[in-house]
Amino acid sequence: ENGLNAWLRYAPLQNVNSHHLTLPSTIIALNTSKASSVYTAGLELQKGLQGIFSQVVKISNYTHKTSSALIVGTVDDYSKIYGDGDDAPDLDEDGFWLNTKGDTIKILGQNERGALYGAFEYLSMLAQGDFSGISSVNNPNQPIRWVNQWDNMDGSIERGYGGPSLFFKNGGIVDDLTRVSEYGRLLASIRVNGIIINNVNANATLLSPQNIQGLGRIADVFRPYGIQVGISLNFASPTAVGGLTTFDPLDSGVISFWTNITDQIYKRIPDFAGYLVKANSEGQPGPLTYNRTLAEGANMFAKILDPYSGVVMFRAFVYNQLNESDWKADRANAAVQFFEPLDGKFADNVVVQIKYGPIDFQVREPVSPLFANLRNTSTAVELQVAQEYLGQQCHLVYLAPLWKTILDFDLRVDRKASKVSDIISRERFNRPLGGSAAVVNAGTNTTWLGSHMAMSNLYAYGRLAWDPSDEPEDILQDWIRLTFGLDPKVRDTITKMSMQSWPAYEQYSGNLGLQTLTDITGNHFGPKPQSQDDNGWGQWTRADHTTIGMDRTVANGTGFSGTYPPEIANMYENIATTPDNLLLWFHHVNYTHVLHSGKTVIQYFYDAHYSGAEIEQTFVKMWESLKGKIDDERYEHVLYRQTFQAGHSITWRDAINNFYWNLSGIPDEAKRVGHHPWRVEVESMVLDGYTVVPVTPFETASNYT
Ligand code: BDP
Repeated sequence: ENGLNAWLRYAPLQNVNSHHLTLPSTIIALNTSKASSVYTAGLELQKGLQGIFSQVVKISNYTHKTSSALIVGTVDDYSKIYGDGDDAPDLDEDGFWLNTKGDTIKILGQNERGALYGAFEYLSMLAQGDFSGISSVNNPNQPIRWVNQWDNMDGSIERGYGGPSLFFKNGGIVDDLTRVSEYGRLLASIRVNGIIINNVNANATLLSPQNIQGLGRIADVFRPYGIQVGISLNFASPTAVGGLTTFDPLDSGVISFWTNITDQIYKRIPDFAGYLVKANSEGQPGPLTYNRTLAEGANMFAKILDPYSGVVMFRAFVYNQLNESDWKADRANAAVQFFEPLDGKFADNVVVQIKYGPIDFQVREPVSPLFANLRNTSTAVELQVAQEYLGQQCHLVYLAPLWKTILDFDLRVDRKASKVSDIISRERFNRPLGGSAAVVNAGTNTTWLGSHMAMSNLYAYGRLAWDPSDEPEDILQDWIRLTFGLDPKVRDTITKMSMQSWPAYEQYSGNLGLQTLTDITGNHFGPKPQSQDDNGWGQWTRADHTTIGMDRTVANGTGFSGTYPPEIANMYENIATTPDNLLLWFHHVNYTHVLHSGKTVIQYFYDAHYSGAEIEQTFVKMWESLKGKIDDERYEHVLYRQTFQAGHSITWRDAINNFYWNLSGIPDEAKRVGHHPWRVEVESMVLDGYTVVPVTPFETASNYT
């Protein structure tokens, strides 16, 4: 149990009454060519039935229907072969129909990918001991359900916490793609249909003929899983590797450079997904260098990809509002400032990919207002499974509840219901494309993400992209049963830990909308509250001796609240209607300001940091109560991480509380801050192999060092 099979373990069912279940006698796969997802579905069904019931069921290409056969394929093939497909319901692209009611079990997809999804669904039910007879129609909420990997050509992964790259090594593509195939299997099981395999901070050397062949090998491995491969592009590739003197998107030489590259890629990979572009952001090159708009840059690729039905995912993560002394400057305004004027100017196969919040994957952010400002442009939400600012998989933070606050948020465009999930699904603005992308950064560690518990986030991502109306707790419990078995005590304990984990992390890191307070000039991991007002990234808290928070109002601040539709803008503009958990995101107040909850800001800070850290201590005990109910290998691995998190949450608590106590001079009413009777100081320990160095901020250190 090293984590490799994640939620696809197909563990033997114990103590489950399966006598009323008739297992299929044969698996009839309606397409048995190796690259076909229907054949993959057949193999997966065989593997699953063998694991769960210790029964070997043959895959047959003999299509004669025998009683209790399981038939998997597309609706079209089924109708052609059996002529009785009329009862099959209407399905959307990638959708499937799972019918376990009749004499034969039917798993029919609108396309081959859908058939594979249906097979995984059936196995997921069986693995959870659910043998009910169902006839269920499943259609995706959105067409684009992709993951992004920030893998570099040297094999490292930017913000990756699960080991080196699955794809790259020493500037090329790895020889052995076994793990890539296993990743494809995991992703297909959660109905992900596309992957960008390299870092958004892209290296142009990926475009060499040899690497394009390597990309082809990767695409061949993902194809049987219904996953299309795409890549991130470096906008300056024409000068970096093409020998040109310009990368101006309107230059004919540049256009033929990209046309030629694209032709080569499609020659090797006819079902190539398309390009992801980070342009004019954080030092990356882009069209603005040549006074071309971001839309002109995106449309150049769109036009070249169009004949191949490829898409351009163009990132909205562009900002330059970085003058810290200017109290009107606000990076949160950037996306709307850059992209709203371009609405309607993007080609139909361009999708603007928008991070969920206006800043950057923080513990709590309001929804990006850009979703409400682009009515004539296709959009996708960008989420982050990699917990870059949220404990980097060393902390348990179940993210589905956070994502849900975004997906369910009603932006009230034109005073009409405008949930983010309905915008990205294409429905609200009637767009041709839309969907989700999640930065996953899985690596070669057998746990994929570096932590068994973090895998609930990858699982939940796929589930929510397929159906945003799913409940985070239900998704979680499916994941627990599939990952750790059917013991109700295991289910209840992990559910409790996971559902408390995001609020707890928020409490002991940055609360009231102040963002994570992590070390944002360094590794984005531990506490470093003063880095929030001393950085070139525009992530500021505006904290001083008496006041704290960014004033983002129209009346006195940066005007950010005014970039929402009126009903939402009014809510955030007014301090009385701004929810406490986003107060300091929108308003600059005294530490003594009284919250809706009746506490002052500073006392809330102190209390929340204590209660968040206290919750973490209970996680260790909860996990320990599962000893013997989970295999030792995973039990010990998780225990180690939870023990670390319990300790680190105290470091967080004391660093943040001491920092704001020193800054404000306001004591903690409960007299805890500054008094730590049980804390063990480093200087009182006997340590080997350590060097004593001064630490900034000293609040995070023991006695300044
Ligand atoms: C930031 C990450 C950085 C990414 C950037 C992005 O720290 O590594 O390159 O986002 O999304 O959060 O482009």
